[in-house]
Amino acid sequence: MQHPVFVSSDDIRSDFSAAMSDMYRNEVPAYGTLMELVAGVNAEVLDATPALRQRLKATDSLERISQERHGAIRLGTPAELSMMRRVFAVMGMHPVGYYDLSTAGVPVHATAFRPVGTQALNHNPFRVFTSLLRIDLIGDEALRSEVEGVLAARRIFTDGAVELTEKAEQQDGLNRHDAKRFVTEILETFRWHDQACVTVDMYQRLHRQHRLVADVVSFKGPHINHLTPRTLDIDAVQSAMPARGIEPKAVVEGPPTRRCPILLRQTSFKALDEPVSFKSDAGAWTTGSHTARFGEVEQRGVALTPKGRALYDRLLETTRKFVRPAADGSNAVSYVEALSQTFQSFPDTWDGIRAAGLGYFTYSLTERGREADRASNKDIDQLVAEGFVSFAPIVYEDFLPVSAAGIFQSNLGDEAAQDFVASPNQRRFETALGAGVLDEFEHYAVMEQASIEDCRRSLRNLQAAE
Ligand code: OOG
Ligand code: NI
Repeated sequence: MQHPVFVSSDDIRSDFSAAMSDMYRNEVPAYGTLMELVAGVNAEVLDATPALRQRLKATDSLERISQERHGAIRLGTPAELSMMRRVFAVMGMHPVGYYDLSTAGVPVHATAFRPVGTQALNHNPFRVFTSLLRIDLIGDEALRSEVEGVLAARRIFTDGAVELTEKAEQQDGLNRHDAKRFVTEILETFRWHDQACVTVDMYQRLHRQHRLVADVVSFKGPHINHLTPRTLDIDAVQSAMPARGIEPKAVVEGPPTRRCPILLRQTSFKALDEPVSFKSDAGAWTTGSHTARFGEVEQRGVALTPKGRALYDRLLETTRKFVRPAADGSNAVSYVEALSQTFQSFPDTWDGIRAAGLGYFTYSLTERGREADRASNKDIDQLVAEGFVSFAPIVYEDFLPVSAAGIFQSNLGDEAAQDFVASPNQRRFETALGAGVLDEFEHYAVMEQASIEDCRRSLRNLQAAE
């Protein structure tokens, strides 16, 4: 058991997520505007659909939505990534999934640090999409070794951050005072620095190699790149953005608009031009600008089984064979049409998705189930069919590689796309991380199974009590 005076990792995560949100709101005011817009849309959706409110309440997931967000950072070295893993572990966030972005012309691979388990997720589902620069994909050998030199010299964590992370590991927790300090110290790693740590000349060379390389290598730390609130209606947010002075990308990434949302839909606005200064070799500062940070919104739907995911991937690929969304938005309308046309073959009722084995659900006893006298040895489908048990979709907590690529590309600028040879290398990523990444499907299956076992246990207890 954890020491009684220690703060739970769930609370540290909540505090950190809130602190990060405050900091980003100051740094990027458009993020604050987006938060207000999302809060308004979510309130309207909940008022207009009492059944949704009811379901979110019943699964204990109503509260989390207004606090819910993900962030994204880009790291430079294996040492930074493995230390980041230890830092996130103090907040109950663990690496789930492997994303290879080389296929999309972005020289990184990534994982998502996030809480696992229903209780931790409902407490606060804060997640961070964390990319590691693929230095091996920088073709210019001389530049590559310069990059290695610059990255090796920087320290992205404060001494206090390192010390408190070690303390948390040794004691298996932090007391209130230390937890507070921990949040403050870790926040420093994610802060924006408007002074580059390279010269203009080097910045430009990095930039020519790839805009993302310049973003990772030129600064003292991995400034938070975006923070993404969760909406219950992304189409409403997308169409309301321009009136708030925020121009969204042309198409929403992910599945089309549906009655029963699946996986993840995301939209973003273009990165801001921010002033930075560069130090010359002679020591004088010159001003310039850097474009990397942006805003994003997302809507989350049901987590899909491997079978459901395979169907999703196939339908998306089919659509993109017909119409590939152009970066300038010129064919957005035909893309959206083709997408919804193709996805007609993906069932769009919760019953249909469940019956076809496409999604993950949690189960709970109905009123009838709570009064049942001979139900315990029926299988779960029978229990559902006879009205003893009801089911609710499990939220997808992860990311989608094709969508992530679209998000990267829209904020890096269209000219940034480059042809790298696709070279996923999960083993190398895990070596850098210093741990394996968890398998997302396994994790959802465990949540589903646990809820089925809970139902059975309650039914047996009810019957034994008779
Ligand atoms: C990460 C892009 C991916 C998402 O939500 O899929 C992403 C980045 O720009 O660093 O954030
Ligand atoms: Ni994102």
